[in-house]
Amino acid sequence: MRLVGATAVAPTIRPGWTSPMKLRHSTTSPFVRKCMATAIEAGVADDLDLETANPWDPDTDIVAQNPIGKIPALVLDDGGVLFDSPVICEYLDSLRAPPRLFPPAGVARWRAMTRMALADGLMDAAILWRRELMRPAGERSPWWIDRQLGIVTRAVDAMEREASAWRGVDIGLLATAVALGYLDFRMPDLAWRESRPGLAAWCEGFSSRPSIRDTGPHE
Ligand SMILES: N[C@@H](CCC(=O)N[C@@H](CS)C(=O)NCC(=O)O)C(=O)O
Repeated sequence: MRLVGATAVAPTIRPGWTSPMKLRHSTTSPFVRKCMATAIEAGVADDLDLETANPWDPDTDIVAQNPIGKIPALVLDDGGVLFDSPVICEYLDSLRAPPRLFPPAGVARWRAMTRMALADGLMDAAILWRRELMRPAGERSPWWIDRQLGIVTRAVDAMEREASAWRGVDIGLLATAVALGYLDFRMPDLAWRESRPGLAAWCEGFSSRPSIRDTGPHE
């Protein structure tokens, strides 16, 4: 991956697809991180240009590429745009030879997709929790804050119930590691590891994968 404007690097062209692609990103977005981790797992990270976007800026240009106004968005070299992160991840994963992060069919696929949905839902709630706390004190809704906290808590509890059976890697597990990393980054006081030893042990081991180790969030 390289920042647009940095010294040009010859893209790696693989049969059947074109390169480079441009990922609209930020260094703090867990959904962007999930895409970057997928690109690393798929071996296509060097073919991604990273172009910063701030979706919270009222003048953001991301709406021209994603009418929903969110990052990530993946701009292909023909100008086509892919969003949201599950679509981008499946596309990036499709560029590699099997075995893929997205199992092709059957129980393995639906388990992985549901795990990703749980992790994505956790990230959605953690982001909404944080954005609500960023509002002026008199405008915050305690009900809304508690609701998002409840979602986050139930999600990590559900992960803890399954974690001892987790092996290997798929898109659901990759998304789970990204989601837990976002809690460490934005909700450290939650101390999610304290009562979830199985999930903590899994996360510790899984986080040594280069795709997770090398994509940590930062301001
Ligand atoms: N479902 C989307 C969620 C993406 C998302 O929430 N991105 C955040 C940044 S981490 C965003 O752009 N938020 C702007 C907004 O909600 O207006 C995906 O999977 O890509």
